[in-house]
Amino acid sequence: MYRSILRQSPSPSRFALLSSRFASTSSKQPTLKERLAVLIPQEIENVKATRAEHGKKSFGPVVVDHLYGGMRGLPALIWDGSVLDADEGIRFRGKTIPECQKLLPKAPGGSEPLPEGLFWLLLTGEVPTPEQVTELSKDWAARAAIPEFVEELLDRCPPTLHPMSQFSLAVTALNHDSAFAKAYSQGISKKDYWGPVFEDSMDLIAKLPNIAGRIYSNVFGKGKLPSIDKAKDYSHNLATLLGFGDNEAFVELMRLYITIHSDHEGGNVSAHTGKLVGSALSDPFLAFGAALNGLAGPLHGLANQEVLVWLRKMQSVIGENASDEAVREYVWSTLKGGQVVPGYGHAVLRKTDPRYMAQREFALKHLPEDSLFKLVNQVYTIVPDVLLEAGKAKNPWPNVDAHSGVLLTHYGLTQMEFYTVLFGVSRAFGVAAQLIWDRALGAPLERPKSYSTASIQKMFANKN
Ligand code: CMX
Repeated sequence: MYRSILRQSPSPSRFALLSSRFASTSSKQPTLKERLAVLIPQEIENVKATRAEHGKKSFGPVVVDHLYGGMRGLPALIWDGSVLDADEGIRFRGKTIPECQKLLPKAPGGSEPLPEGLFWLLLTGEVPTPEQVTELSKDWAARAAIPEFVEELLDRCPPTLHPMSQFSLAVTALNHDSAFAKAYSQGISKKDYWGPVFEDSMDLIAKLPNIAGRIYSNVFGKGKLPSIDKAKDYSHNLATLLGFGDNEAFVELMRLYITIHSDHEGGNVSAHTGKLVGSALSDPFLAFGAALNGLAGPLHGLANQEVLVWLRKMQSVIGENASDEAVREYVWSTLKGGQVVPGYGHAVLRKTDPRYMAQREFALKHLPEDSLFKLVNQVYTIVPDVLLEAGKAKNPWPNVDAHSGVLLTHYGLTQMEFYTVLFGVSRAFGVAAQLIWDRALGAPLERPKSYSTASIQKMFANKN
């Protein structure tokens, strides 16, 4: 009896095909899940071959400074969606931001890539067709509703609770309906983990606009939320929920914004936290909720809020249209006050962040005369020299967060405390893609070794 059931049971990849909620019907083009089901067995073999050939090779020594120095540059993780080069910046599956802007499908009449296509690229390494991207938009729109209790949870938050705390709270609560948590409790086999993790990840991404929109509306008193339009793309729906859906330039900004903020290899705080928590087989909602808490720190995602706060404070102190000298003095006063200049420096990058450049180009095209953009430009010509002169920061150049706030402000999204939520919506794309691959490839529990200072002293006593 058992044998006959086994014989009738579909293989894992066939199971994935059958269980896909959105299996292709009329269109012959594979859905994202169908494509993944084909790629996963190939990648399992690829990883096996890589480990067989290179598994014992060394990256070089680990020195004590790595342990005290925040593990800068320490090779420690596999992250397939993107790799960051210190000079060149990010490549998503080998493609630069300008290449993605050129190659990924766009909305009719639009010129920025649709983040749906970027997610497909992050997951598969392939550029999807416009039809595949449209199917993904529809799929996400169909999954977008959030449970009533999560709506109530958000409605009960005091408006004084930071939007990022509300965001993390809501995402964590989505774990209530996790397909993976349920399948795990019912004894799912390891080889099938990726299926429900894929479903959870799709649900997670799909539900973020409704969560973000509700937080924005509650905290900033924007009134009743419109519903998701199933005929529109993800960014359009997000913009609509924030009250900017009629502004095509803002919608285009959202498409660019989500694309460039989606992923930045695996070692940054949010991405690594998501991967780490996922490695305990916590479901994607729990893993991404944790990632959001890391993103909410001022040295990471909150820097986009901090930049605007800093610029506004500068304007209040030295006035608008201030001279270069006055700006320079203000930058020095920030440093002398023992604070960082937000939006500048990076743990890996050593040149201007291409994500900054992409936003700068957007500004040059859409808002060249904006006065805050002019200040951002002025700051760009001054801060690097000051940081170089101060002599501490290894990278004096601007990062992604130095530019995003001015674009949002231009279109009327002036509430700075909300900016990191938009970074969070975007970052889900990269974290979710890796969570799916980690479960597909059987990534183990993360458990690096830690040492105490006393144990290090003992270990190296009398050794040169
Ligand atoms: N302003 C002032 N000092 C800075 C600085 C900045 N923008 N960037 C680096 N430094 C200082 C560091 O605080 C550090 O000082 P201490 O030795 O006193 O601790 C010193 O220069 C060396 O730091 P580093 O090796 O160049 O940089 P880290 O890898 O340690 O830190 C980062 C990287 C991003 C945290 C840091 O550059 C910074 O604080 N920048 C401002 C905040 C910011 O923009 N964060 C967003 C980064 C992008 C993102 O994740 O979203």
